[in-house]
Order: sequence, then structure tokens, then C-alpha cells
Amino acid sequence: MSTAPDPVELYRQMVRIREFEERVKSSFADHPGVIRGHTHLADGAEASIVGSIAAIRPGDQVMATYRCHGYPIALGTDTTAMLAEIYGRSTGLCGGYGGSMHLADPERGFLGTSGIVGQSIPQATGAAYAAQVRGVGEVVLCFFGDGASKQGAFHESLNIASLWKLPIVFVMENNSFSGSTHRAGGRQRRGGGAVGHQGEGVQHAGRDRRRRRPAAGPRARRRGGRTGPRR
Ligand SMILES: Cc1ncc(C[n+]2csc(CCOP(=O)(O)OP(=O)(O)O)c2C)c(N)n1
Ligand SMILES: [Mg+2]
Repeated sequence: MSTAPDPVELYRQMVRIREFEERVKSSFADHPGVIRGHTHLADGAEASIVGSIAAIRPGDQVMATYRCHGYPIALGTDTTAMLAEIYGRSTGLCGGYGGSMHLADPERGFLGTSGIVGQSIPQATGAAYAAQVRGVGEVVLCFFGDGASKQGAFHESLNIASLWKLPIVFVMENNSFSGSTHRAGGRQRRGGGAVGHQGEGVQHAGRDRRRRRPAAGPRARRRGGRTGPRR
């Protein structure tokens, strides 16, 4: 999370995420019934995850979706504790209560995830409000899917983030699918709808971490904790 991250290290993180998820996939397949719950993988989103998180600073916070293994790995969470969590062990990251879709590591700024589509959006907006009240310049990075952006909570959150100039960056990971439905609401508008709320929307090729990074960091300007969209 330095200002000029080593591209080799970023690539290493991407490979680490993919290898961890391959292991998760084989664990679910090899031990049916042993692991409770379900899992969602994020193949192809590694550059988006690593490139975006490379732009934040220690103290910043991240909320994400149920495709949630990559974010804590990029933040430095112990992968042994993550795997123990997926197996429901008491030594797991969340004491074995959460499983694959409910990871959290607040010490590293990873506030949590859930299986509820779009959950990250209003919760991250609340975290950004808390960051603004603290006033020490923290920024919240909020990941969500293109399907989640069709929910009312998305527009409510962007509206309040814009009105209150909250220190938050919304990162839509657009894989063109909402469940099994291709482009559920038609093509995404450029900027994912941010422009309609007086926000600044930028669009990047999500598989290229060099293009992801500029999208996240400088956009959330830190002026005494009051940032907000560029007018
Ligand atoms: C509130 C809610 N509604 C519906 C579902 C069922 N559901 C699970 S995944 C999914 C599609 C989500 O699409 P998107 O936000 O684009 O995320 P992706 O899976 O493509 O990463 C839906 C509708 C859910 N989990 N939560
Ligand atoms: Mg999607």
C-alpha cells in the first residue's frame, strides 16, 4: 500500500489470491459435507482487487461482496486463519462462525462481507460517515457487483455520499452477470451511475491492475476527513 507499489509484488498478490481460491474450490469438492455453507470465487477479478487496494493507505477500510477471499489477502490477512474459517474451525478468522462468505478482519481494515447482494453499499457508506466524523482522513473502499447496482440502496447511498461529501470510493466489479442473467439491466452507463449523483465516475479494464490503481486512490481526496465527489 505504498505510493509506488512494486508491480512484481502486485502480481504476486494476484497469484496468491488465485491459488488460495483454487485451494478453496478443491476443498469444497474434496470434502463434501465437511465444509458448511457455500462459496463464491472471484476468478478474473484479481487485478481489480489488488490494484484498488494498492491505492489505499493504512487506516483506510474496505467492504466487499460474498466473493470475498481476495480482499483480505491483499490487505495482509493470515490465509491459514482464512482457510480455518472456511472449514468452520474455532481457530478461524471469525472463530469459525462465518465461513467462506462472511470474512472480516477489522484490524486490517476489512470490515466484512455477507451473502446479501448489495449489503456492502449502505454499510460502507455508514463506515465512511463514521470516518468523516473521526476526521483523520480515512477513506472507505466499497466493492460491489453490477447486479447489486440495480438496487435502490445503491442510489440512496450514492446520493447521501454525494450530499455529505463522504470519503468513499465505490468500486463496481462489472462481470456483466447478475447471477445467471447476462446484463440484467442492459449495459452499464459509463461511471456506473455515479455521474447522476454528482459523483465522478471512471471506468477501467478490470483485468489490468495498472489501470485499476489510478481509479481508486486519488479520487478520494482527504481534506480533514471531508472528501467527496468532484463537482
Ligand atoms: C438481497 C439478495 N437478493 C438476491 C440474492 C440472490 N443472488 C445471489 S448472487 C446474485 C447476483 C448478484 O450479481 P452481482 O451483484 O453482479 O454480483 P456477481 O455475482 O456478478 O459478482 C443474486 C441476485 C441475494 N443473495 N441477496
Ligand atoms: Mg455481476
